[in-house]
Amino acid sequence: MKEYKELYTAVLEGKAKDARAITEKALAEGADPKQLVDREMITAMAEVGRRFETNEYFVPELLISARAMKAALELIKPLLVKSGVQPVGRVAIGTVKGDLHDIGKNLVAAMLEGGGFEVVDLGVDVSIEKFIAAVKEKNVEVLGLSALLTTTMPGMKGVIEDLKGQGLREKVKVIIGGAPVTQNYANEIGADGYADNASSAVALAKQLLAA
Ligand code: B12
Repeated sequence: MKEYKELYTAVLEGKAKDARAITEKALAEGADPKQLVDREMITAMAEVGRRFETNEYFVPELLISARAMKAALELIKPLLVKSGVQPVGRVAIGTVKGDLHDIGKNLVAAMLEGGGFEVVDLGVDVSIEKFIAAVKEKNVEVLGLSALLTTTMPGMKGVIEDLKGQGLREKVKVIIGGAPVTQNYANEIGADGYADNASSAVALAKQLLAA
């Protein structure tokens, strides 16, 4: 499998036009879209995070790298999403209150759609009330919560507690994820599952619905 290091570099340096053009060319050459995401783009964003931690990058660099990744993902998303298949289940997904990170959440949503789920995307900065309303009104079987900040993770616990408080906990499977989230945290707050990447999130949702 050919490598596309120039895609890694374009995302790392926040060059949206280049990232898009390289992705377009790679796809035309028959590159595997999932591999472009996993091997080039996600590793580039991890390096962006590392540079931010070591004060080589600041918020503007995070933003332009995120924009470059999004520009390339726009081309890939339709390839991850199959159409015309009978939905295997209904999922609502969102990033918790106070948190604006949505690249990972969008990737999980796209892969879930690709895996045959009907997906209700609640967006970012989603309040507990909005998550609960989705369970009540949209008849979802799986609720996906994403958090990228240690300060916003407690919002996940809040959603689960409110589901319990309103007698809705048995109605829905709660799955959680995001860079700081762990299986231990999922156990601690009583989530039904945790996955550390989009492919495992799809497998997890299917496994929970089959159980
Ligand atoms: C890009 C980025 C931003 C962008 C976000 C743009 C966007 N539209 O998303 C911007 C510039 C807005 C941003 C802002 C901030 N950020 Co920021 N950001 C990042 C960065 C570099 C990459 C995140 C990313 O997109 N990764 C790529 C995706 C594909 O990975 P992912 O999100 O982890 O998702 C995967 C899995 O986690 C999983 N997953 C994700 N969600 C879900 C959900 C479910 C249900 C499941 C099952 C799985 C799952 O599957 C995904 C696909 O594989 C990270 C560094 C890092 N290493 O994570 C910092 C990082 C998350 N940010 C950080 C910080 C501090 C901030 C700011 C506070 C900075 C500031 N001073 O203003 C603000 C907060 C803004 C806010 N209120 O949310 C810190 C958090 C530290 C902490 N411990 O809390 C990090 C870790 C950087 C660092 N190393 O310090 N950021």
